[in-house]
Amino acid sequence: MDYTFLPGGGEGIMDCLFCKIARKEIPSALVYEDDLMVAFRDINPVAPVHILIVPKEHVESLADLGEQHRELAGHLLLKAREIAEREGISESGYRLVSNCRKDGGQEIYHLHFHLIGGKRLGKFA
Ligand code: DGP
Repeated sequence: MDYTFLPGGGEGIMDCLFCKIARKEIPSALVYEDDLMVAFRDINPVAPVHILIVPKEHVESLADLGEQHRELAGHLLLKAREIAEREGISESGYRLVSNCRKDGGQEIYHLHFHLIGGKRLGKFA
């Protein structure tokens, strides 16, 4: 199959880093997996808990979510809440953030939410 038609400089599901992590072609510290998503620890944590919530489907960013992703989007949010509870940061609180495209500071063009907590976080830039 020719993936070169895909947006993002021709990068598609075959060479996307987070697709490779989801397919276990690249190792990660996995904390949760089901049919729709994986969650693994960020390689460059900014807080004691820093987990990436990642759909298995290659959606590039929040801006690329469509009506067909309604169930997936709800699933990711509810699982983020569950994982936060399991990580013990639910009571004290946490942040769930998705960097979207260039101005949002997105580096990996595969939709993901950062679940960050375990310390008192500063305000936004
Ligand atoms: P963003 O800037 O929102 O696209 O976040 C990308 C995050 O992905 C960043 O916090 C670092 C993390 N990351 C990059 N490469 C890897 C990797 O190979 N493994 C893991 N676990 N995280 C990675």
